[in-house]
Amino acid sequence: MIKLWELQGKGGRRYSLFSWRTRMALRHKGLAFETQPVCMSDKEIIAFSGGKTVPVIRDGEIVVRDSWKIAEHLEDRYPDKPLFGGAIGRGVTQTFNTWVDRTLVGAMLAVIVSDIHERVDPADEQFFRQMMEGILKRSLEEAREKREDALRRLGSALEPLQAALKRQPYACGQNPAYADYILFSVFQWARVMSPQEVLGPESPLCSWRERLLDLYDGFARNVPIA
Ligand SMILES: N[C@@H](CCC(=O)N[C@@H](CS)C(=O)NCC(=O)O)C(=O)O
Repeated sequence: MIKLWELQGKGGRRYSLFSWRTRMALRHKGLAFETQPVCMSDKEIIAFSGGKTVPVIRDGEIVVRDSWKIAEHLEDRYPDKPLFGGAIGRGVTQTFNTWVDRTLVGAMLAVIVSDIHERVDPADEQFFRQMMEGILKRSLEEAREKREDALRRLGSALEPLQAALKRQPYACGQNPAYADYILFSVFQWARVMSPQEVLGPESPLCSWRERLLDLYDGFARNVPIA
């Protein structure tokens, strides 16, 4: 069985956004997997992967780190139920992956960072604070004060996706695939770690998120959340 290493916060919350991409991809492919929770500050436990971040998977003898490389591995090794839809789809999906990572992840982080900090494993609190204050160039307390501004910036960044999801039910068209899981991971991260609602109830993205939460017998819905 495939094994997935991912972060665990308080109350069993699985909050690694990149690991959510892998979780959804595994369910999409219908592959059974078990998970190994890790702390962000404990790099020893994932040293075998040659890196310092999760997700990591072990699939038989093969170890893969980095959510994008894992998606490619799964697509190449288990071609049924495609995640990308051919070479062009793979290329476009990688472009989307980069755009989400460079635009939306930071925009969401600015909104929810102080909520995440309250819910990480106590062993990670100091590590998390130091890392995030370095990235955001402000304290977690300042980030909390400025979150209304951050929420407005996030809303602007999401605008093109709202327009696209008025035209089709999924980022990938009529059915969900990996680009949907890339986008969904950002909202699932917020859902698991922050009590704030980041989407208006009438928005196309909100209905889309509900559809993603329903997939695979409510796989992503039925988890510990904030
Ligand atoms: N590009 C990587 C990013 C992975 C990543 O940043 N993972 C976070 C958790 S969501 C992590 O392990 N951070 C720990 C650290 O950077 O020390 C991927 O897609 O897998």
